[in-house]
Amino acid sequence: MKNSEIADILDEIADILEFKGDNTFKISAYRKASRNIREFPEDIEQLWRNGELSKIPGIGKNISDHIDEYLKSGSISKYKEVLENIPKTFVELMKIPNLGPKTLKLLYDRFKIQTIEDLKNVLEKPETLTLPGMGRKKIENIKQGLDLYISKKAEQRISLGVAFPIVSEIVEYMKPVCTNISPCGSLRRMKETIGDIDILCTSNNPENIIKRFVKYPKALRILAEGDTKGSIIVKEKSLQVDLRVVEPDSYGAALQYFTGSKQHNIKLRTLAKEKGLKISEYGVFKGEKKIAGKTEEEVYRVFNMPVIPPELREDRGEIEEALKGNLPDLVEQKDILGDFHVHSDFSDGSNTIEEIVQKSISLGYKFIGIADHSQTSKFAGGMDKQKLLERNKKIDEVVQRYPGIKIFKGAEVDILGNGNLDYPDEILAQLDFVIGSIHQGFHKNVTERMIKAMENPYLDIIGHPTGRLISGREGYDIDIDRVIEYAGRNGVALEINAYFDRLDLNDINVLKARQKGAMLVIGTDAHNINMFEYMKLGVAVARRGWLDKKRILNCYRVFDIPLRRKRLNK
Ligand code: DGT
Ligand code: CA
Ligand code: CA
Ligand code: ZN
Repeated sequence: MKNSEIADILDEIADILEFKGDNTFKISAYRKASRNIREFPEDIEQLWRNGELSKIPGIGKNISDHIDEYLKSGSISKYKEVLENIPKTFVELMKIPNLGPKTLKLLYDRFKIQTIEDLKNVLEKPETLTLPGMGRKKIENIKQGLDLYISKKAEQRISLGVAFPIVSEIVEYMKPVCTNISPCGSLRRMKETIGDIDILCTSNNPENIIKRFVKYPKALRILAEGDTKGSIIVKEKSLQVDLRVVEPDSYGAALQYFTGSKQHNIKLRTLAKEKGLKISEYGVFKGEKKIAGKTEEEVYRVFNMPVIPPELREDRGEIEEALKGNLPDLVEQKDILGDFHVHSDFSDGSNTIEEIVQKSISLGYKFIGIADHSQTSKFAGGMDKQKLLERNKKIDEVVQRYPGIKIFKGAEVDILGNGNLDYPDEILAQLDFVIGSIHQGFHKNVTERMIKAMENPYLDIIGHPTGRLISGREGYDIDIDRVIEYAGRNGVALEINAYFDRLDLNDINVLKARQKGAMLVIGTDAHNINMFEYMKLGVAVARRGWLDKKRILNCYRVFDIPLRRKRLNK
């Protein structure tokens, strides 16, 4: 899929136009189009082939011509044109905070700087101080921006699963001095990765709040300490945390505003304008009069909408659906009746089947699916046939002691280089369910292998379908759209792997799967029983993918679970 490829180029064009001082209207058109393309849940190439580019909002004639050119020729002449006389590395320099286009041009004209290294050196030169408008303070500022950029780049965005406990701890620390407190921003929207953390609170004693906040024991640095706003960097992951204190009377409006997303808020603001109202972080106003703001309910009610679940607030149609009273009935943690992806000590898990069953019961689960690795995954203690049969016997034995829960005998079976599954059919037939996963050959015919694997009727689920790791790995060379389409047509469930570094499928792909009629299944991929709690991350991804419980295998009672083999047997 070329959506992000094209989005990146449009973004760069916008950056360069900005540097050149071009028309701001034009610049913002490029940025808008870039974002919409990046986030659009359908393959841009497909849309283009069908002449449906206009389905993506914000794509006018001009940009649609660029896309056309790119998909035909692999490049955009406008991009080459704006890049003329500009070193390629400038695109990066332009992203450095506190370094405006004018200053950059000044430094470039004088020193011909091209790289971040050059910029660093130039900032140390006494000569730089003599340039027009370049005081000591200004240079200090740019240096700070440069540090920030370098450290940001190094750490990138972190997984929701990593941010979550860090935020919970801060919220616990602040709670004693706050009346209300809530995370907002991307964390409240449960986005799969988090840039920085935003927290909002109210208090009877506002002056104490920021004072306490900047004394947080794990604060590494204080970036800002005002009356109503503080900002720190915490030791863990050098994450930035912003805290704001607001009047109780504005709490709902502020929560709404700082939860975002920005695009969602922009759309809401447009609606407000149409009604002759003004909406801000302080409230909704009719002229001077505040008509809502204390709670989010109040704010959304002004627009005749229920509170839109934060996970949906991405301007992906949620406002339109809310206005029609059509928001999906999103799955909740309490709907989850079991897990389908748990490894026991028969492969590389660290707990016994009995311990896994006890943990599942303590969570109120009605079933648990044990999915140990298959023989080829030797690095992961994959079971040969003998071991698999032994494990099945063990499950039969444990079942006797725990009649209240169903234990499904499963396996996470490797999809081999030729697309075959890693056990013969007569073994697969003895299992209650089979997850097929790619664990090697990430760049070798992955799409074809997956489709071949799905042709085997014993395959119920595709595990971590794209193979990406949030902390780094790009994922397989795969046409995920084809896989989703095939799964949807053939009753194969696609996994939302809930392990914090995977979250695979992600929200965008879940949206596609939903569109294509595929079933989904959330698997924690737990290798020890503490990892069961990742289920909440999987639920978050499902919610961001607009899923209700009917689309998720985990939400059915034991005898009703629409596993593929069950349906094929009917
Ligand atoms: P992140 O931090 O990159 O993971 O993403 P967010 O969504 O947390 O973004 P952040 O931290 O820059 O801002 C937090 C929220 O504040 C954002 O979701 C919406 C709101 N916000 C920030 N800037 C603007 C703005 O320019 N206009 C509007 N309407 N809202 C904004
Ligand atoms: Ca944020
Ligand atoms: Ca922020
Ligand atoms: Zn796996």
